[in-house]
Amino acid sequence: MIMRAATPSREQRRGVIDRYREFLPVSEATPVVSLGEGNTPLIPCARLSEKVGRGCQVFVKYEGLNPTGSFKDRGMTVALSKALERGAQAVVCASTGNTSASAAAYAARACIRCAVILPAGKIASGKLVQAYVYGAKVVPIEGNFDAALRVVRELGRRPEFTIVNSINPDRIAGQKSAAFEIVDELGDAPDLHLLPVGNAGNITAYWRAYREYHNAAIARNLPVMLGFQAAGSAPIFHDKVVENPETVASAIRIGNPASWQSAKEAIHDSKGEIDIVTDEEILEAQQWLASNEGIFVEPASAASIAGLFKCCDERAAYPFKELQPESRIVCTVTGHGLKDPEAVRFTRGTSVQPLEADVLRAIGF
Ligand code: AN7
Repeated sequence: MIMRAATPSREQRRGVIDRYREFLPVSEATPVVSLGEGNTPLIPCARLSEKVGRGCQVFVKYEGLNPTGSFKDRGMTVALSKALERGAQAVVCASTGNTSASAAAYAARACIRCAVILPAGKIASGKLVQAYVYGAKVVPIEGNFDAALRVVRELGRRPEFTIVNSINPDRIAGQKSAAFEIVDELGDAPDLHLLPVGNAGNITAYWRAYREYHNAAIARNLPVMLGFQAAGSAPIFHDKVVENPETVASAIRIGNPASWQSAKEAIHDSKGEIDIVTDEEILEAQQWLASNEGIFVEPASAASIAGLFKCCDERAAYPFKELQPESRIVCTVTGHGLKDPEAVRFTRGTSVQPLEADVLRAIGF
């Protein structure tokens, strides 16, 4: 006789709200708008671990495997579910690309209208395609992300618009689920957690989640949080608004982060650091992770890997020479590499005749 469990396990349940309901601002009355987000792989990385040495284990949390290809879906399932519960007619967001892709998809699913305000000419092609295909009203503006967010804050004062940027607390609440998953899988919080930082919502959410699990005695450990900004867009690192942020990592091209203060608290309270990585280091880390570990991420996501490499070096804000042997380290990689194919440098091979000898010569092994 085949026995079936009465309730599915946390892993079997689909979607962040289904799996972490008790930690989220939802009730039985909340209609769940989900695409089966979350439950992304925590990949043990032997070659990254080797780079760090001293028996440390490095894991990569591959957030590019969410339904729209980034971690934003974790917050968006909660934001759109709550918007629907409150009877919202339309959602609006500013974005460097991924928030707009995710908002557009979840709004489509909730049958709510969606407008996305984007810095013209600065959105990676894959993300822009997503916003259009999911049916959002796309409004490019002549200005950067910070200007777009200012306009969105103004629009949000009108009753017809619900803001789904991370200034909406439902977004941060949903994004906590990534840290819950890591603890559930490792049996405790890691010793160190590395993240790219843009608007600083994600580092805020992770730290909140680790604290919550610690307070609930689900985790004994609290990790040190290390955040990495692109060198040309590093307001938190410099403790100063950047008027004209620049970086190849367009997702984190942000000069005045919305969650600045809470990110500083996360770094301070966890005894962590904020540091910078250059565009060159970011692109090298992106290529390295793809060709050594088989994980293809967009440039902004590679900032956490570039940060890991920098920490192996003495010039880092948090040099790993202080690290305990056998530490467990998690790097979050936030978005899929296919979002931004133009960022990858490669040379196309020239075509040859379909003959074994010619093809062998072209392979060149
Ligand atoms: C791939 O989509 O801000 O520090 O408007 O897309 O929580 O802002 C994206 C941010 C890192 C930074 N990696 O996260 C947007 C947006 C990727 C991102 C970040 C973003 P936060």
